[in-house]
Amino acid sequence: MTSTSYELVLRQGRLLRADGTIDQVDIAIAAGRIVAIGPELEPGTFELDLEESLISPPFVESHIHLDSALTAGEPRWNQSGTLFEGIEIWRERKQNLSLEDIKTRAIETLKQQAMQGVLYVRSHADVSEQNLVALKGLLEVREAVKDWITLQVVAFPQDGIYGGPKNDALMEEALKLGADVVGGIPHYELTREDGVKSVHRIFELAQQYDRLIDIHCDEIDDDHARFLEVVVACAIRSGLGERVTASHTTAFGSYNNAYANKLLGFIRRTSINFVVNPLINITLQGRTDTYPKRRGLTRVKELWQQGTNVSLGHDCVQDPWYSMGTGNMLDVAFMLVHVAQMTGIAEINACYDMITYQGAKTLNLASDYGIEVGKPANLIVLDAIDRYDAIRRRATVKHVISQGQLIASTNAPLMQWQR
Ligand code: 17E
Ligand code: FE2
Repeated sequence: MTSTSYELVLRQGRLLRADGTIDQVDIAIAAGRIVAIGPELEPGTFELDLEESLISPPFVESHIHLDSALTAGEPRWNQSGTLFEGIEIWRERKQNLSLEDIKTRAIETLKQQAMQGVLYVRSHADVSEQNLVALKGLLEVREAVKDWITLQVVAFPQDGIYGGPKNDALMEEALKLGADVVGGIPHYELTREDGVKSVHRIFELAQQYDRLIDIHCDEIDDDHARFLEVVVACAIRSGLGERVTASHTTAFGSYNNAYANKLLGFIRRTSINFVVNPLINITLQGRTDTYPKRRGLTRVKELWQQGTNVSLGHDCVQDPWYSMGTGNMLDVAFMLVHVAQMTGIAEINACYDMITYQGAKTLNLASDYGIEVGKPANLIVLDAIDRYDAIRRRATVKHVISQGQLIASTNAPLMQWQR
């Protein structure tokens, strides 16, 4: 290979490999792909000195609602802080959605995320709204951003598949229009029976339209919310396994141990993914408790210990459910370390994997993800020593390379000691 065939050579980075080891390397990129990784590569047309910074695969945002992002306070603020007041506020806000409104806020949020190293995103789009504006808007966004970020869109029936007479048909229409993933919300269906029926319907639609599944499941402190067992049973029987995701599952943190241990065993019989949103669920849940107050989190440590795939999301960035958020996945991992007590060094490293490799697994990205010769040149460069350091300091992402192009760069802030 002649030297000029490398378009871009990254010099002297420290490459974080999938097994957690780190090697100092150069990386060469051409035609949007990684073409060589080695100690001292030939010159390229462009060169970037990484100064021994950490090279990581991009962050994966496993769960966000881009349709509601950046609407906090519209038309009013969530005073109770509950999921249910959030749903009511959103119901008001969604009466006057336009494609332009959705697209502007979604693209702004995705840019914020991409500048902080996120290059893969799964967004829910509320499809329990007459004109499917949120869904159509996000499908247009998926196309508009595809040169720099990969977006998956979930058809999410916020008001329940059976909560209104048209919602089932709207779900199916959303799949015909091209939603990537079938969503659901069984704990918010009018009855337990409707909740069970909705899970069966979701699996039926996923098989009929050949789509992935991602269900908002048991996002409540009610220890009787037990739709996860229905999802697990459907996953075992259908064999859909890794194509299925249970999001939130916060009630799992309230189940008695006898039931929870049985359920963990059933989960081991399939390979479904769990998505955890610790920033928002630590604020939404426990609102009906006095003291002690529950943490509103699923059994992250036990799931991780038994090898079940767990990945992380923001859920919200400045919307009726959560007014904070900057789109930085290291904030999400940092919160999880605390709330799930993932404080051992292997546990902290696992939290980093939950925003990288394990997110890729949830999104079923598999063969395209990771830093290896032949794969798309999607990678980020962090001002960090290793995974632990990246989470502890919520390290600056210095460079973002998407499909071989440098799409964002910054310097890490440098404070000078003056005495
Ligand atoms: N809708 C829902 O049902 N649950 C959530 N956490 C959000 C929207 C953000
Ligand atoms: Fe959500």
